[in-house]
Amino acid sequence: MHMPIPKAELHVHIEGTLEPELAFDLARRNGITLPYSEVEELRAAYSFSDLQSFLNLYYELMDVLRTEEDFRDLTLAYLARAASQGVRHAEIFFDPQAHTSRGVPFEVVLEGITSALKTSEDEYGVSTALILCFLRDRPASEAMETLVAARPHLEHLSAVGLDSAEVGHPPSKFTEVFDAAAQLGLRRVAHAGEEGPPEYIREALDLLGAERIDHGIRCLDDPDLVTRLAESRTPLTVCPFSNVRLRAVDTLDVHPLPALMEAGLLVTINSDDPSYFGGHVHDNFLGVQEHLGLSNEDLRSLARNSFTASFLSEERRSALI
Ligand code: ES4
Ligand code: ZN
Repeated sequence: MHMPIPKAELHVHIEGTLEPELAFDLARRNGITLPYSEVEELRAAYSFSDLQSFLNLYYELMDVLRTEEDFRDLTLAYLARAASQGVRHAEIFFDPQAHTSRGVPFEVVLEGITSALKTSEDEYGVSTALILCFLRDRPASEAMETLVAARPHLEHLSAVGLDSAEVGHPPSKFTEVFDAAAQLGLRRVAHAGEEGPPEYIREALDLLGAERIDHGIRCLDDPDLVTRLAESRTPLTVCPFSNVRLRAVDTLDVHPLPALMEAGLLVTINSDDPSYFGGHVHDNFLGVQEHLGLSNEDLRSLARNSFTASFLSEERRSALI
């Protein structure tokens, strides 16, 4: 690959960067037997019919993540790969409840991830921010307990987010915990309009105070909402490979990215769960270029948007753009 264009990645789940090879290594290290005999058999399971069918495997495979070292190794592997994809800044999601619910303490998860992140600028030239996501298919009370667990560690956290199974779990369920997060000085983002309706995007904006919408592609079903998002310059973190693999979109050739760009939206391109969806962020750039006929200027504009839409300080943003 020639030099990938410098970019920020704003929508990547650290648990979704777990490659099958590392999963088997960690399983061995932790004395766990995976229900797959080898890497190829596991890769063959990466065929999804919707978001839930993916989440089932995503949560199952996470069981190999047990120790601080596991989370550090996972994060270091992502950072090395991100650097090779032209990523200069990464805002990384993590799902504490997916770990605390199976007995891994919050601090083990956070310390493991942050011990890798603190080396990132020097080792990889990638600045980072960490976004704590609440699992929307679990009770709001559990999200609040997670925020309480995070309170002694706010210096490591930039924002809260909302992910996991969308339909049936509207943003309105999490109004109280997002208010509490704002009180603590955290910024707010939310997955909305991935499989769910435009109304969920409106709720994320109006009830959660979301500054960015993760996915958001279904805003196109609601022209007034598109106008609102464009006028407010609210970023959408779009994940093309993810949308195709989870069948929110039929094929890359008919992905709505061009329509989103033509509507004047502040669109960014991201990988979501790169080890599950067939590529990292630059692979997504190349994929949309090839399948949607985007020009080099379009790609430069998408890369510029990624810095504009980030939580970077003005100082580093202007150094990077
Ligand atoms: C996710 Cl693609 C996607 N959507 C919602 N929640 C998620 N967690 C990890 N990947
Ligand atoms: Zn996501």
